[in-house]
Amino acid sequence: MPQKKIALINDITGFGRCSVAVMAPVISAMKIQAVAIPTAILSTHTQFPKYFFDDYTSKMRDYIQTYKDLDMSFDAIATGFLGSEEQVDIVIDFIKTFKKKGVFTLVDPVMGDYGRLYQTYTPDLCEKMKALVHYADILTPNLTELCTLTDSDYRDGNLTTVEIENMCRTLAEQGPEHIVVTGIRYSGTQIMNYVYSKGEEAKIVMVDRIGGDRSGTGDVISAVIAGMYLNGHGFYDSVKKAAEFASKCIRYCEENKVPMHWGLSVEMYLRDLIED
Ligand code: PXL
Repeated sequence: MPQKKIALINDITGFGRCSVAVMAPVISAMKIQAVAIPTAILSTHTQFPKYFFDDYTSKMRDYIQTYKDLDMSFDAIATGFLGSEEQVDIVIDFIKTFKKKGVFTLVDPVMGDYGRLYQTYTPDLCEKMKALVHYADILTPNLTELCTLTDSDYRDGNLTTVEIENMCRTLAEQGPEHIVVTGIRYSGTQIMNYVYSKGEEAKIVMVDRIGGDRSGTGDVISAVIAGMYLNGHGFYDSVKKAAEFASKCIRYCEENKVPMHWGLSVEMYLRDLIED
């Protein structure tokens, strides 16, 4: 069987193991080819006190045009950090062109954390992000993003599962078949991932909470989910594998005192992702 390809529409950040820098190796370990389509180029991610940020919007159309001219095809499309409103239109156009039959789109609506939006996220960009939800087959918001996308109050992260379920249903009605709400603090010691698939009872993937929240965790989780799902696994199993893999990497980071903003040390466990 020919190797599969995922188009990663995301930023390229040199230091901090987020976006393409961490997703490409994870996807490669799963024997899938990762094709980067940059949305921005940063020296470090935006959680560092200082970073170089070069918005790539004006170059993206020409970049993508070559793939159109070459009649290239992808088996999946995964979108992440988007730096401008125009970029969302470019991404939607990309999906309309390349999402042929059998191709799935994973949208990670990277917008914020802990009830706050990232510095680069304007209210207009958030509004635009809502349009992208309509093109997703799989959506991987955290609680902050779930609330933002549904105009709900974050209430310090204290939401009931019934409220989360209702928000997922609202978003699923707009398009996505599968939604996982990642990284929900459940108790002092556990993290809940809420797995919602249309027409099925919601399931939960619980992992131990180890230390604090590390940047780039969401990117690792969406990469594993995209790779597992493309390799033919069910959505719940994909989420389970992703949460367990991220958890193992986080444990390593804690034990080895890796600074919180350096991302997850995925390099240590990439072999866990290799399947025969
Ligand atoms: O991990 C999410 C992410 C992706 N890309 C950039 C970021 C962040 C989170 O801070 O800054 C550039």
